[in-house]
Amino acid sequence: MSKLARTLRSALTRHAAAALVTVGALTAAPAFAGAWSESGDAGDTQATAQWTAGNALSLSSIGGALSSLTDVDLYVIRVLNPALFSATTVGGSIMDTQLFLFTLSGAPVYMNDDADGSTFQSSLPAGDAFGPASAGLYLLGVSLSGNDPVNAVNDFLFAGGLLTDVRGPATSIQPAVLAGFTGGTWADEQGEYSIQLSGAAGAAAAVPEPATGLLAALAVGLCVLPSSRKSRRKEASASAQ
Ligand SMILES: [Ca+2]
Ligand SMILES: [Ca+2]
Ligand SMILES: [Ca+2]
Repeated sequence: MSKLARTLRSALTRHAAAALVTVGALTAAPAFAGAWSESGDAGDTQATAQWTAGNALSLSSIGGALSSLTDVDLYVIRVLNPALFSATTVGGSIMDTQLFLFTLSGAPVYMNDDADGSTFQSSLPAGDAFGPASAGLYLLGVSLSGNDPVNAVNDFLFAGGLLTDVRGPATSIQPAVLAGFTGGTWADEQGEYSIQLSGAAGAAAAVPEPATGLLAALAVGLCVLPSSRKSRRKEASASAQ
């Protein structure tokens, strides 16, 4: 993560807290639309998945990196609107990605390897028959193509199919819950990804009532602006030295 990104996140965290004091009892959590950046390395198990935070109204994207051939990143997200939920790395990476959605406990929901025959990047489309049926917390995962999720006895969690298929859960496996990844891939690459999202929000922030959410967003905005300017001045000053 860049120094500027760290500085801005630190400022956002500090001033989101200040905004809460300002808003007082009207709201319980910071609330602003935005992006989540992988902090360190997101884990590859239910217990070590990274909770996206601070985006109670909308989470528009998740940025991170697959820093080894076997790196898998799982994020806890909140599906706000199951009919509108989508996730894609198309246009957000040059790697041969796969995307997975699991329930919070690790049961498979749906996955995709290649969005279509013209790309190696992946899409979990909105309105798909395999898509999430209800709002709530889910695990969103990204790995290199071929590094597939399995259960405790190494059964594939998702049904087989074409690389371009949107695939639902495998049938007749027990237990149908994530225990690890195969660790194999034919994609000899590492690098950054950006997952664009719709119908989703940060997981760790409480979803506010619309009126209190607006108040919190306004308070955060009013507090963050001066700090952002200060951060930019610091950056400019540092780079001038
Ligand atoms: Ca990672
Ligand atoms: Ca990881
Ligand atoms: Ca792919």
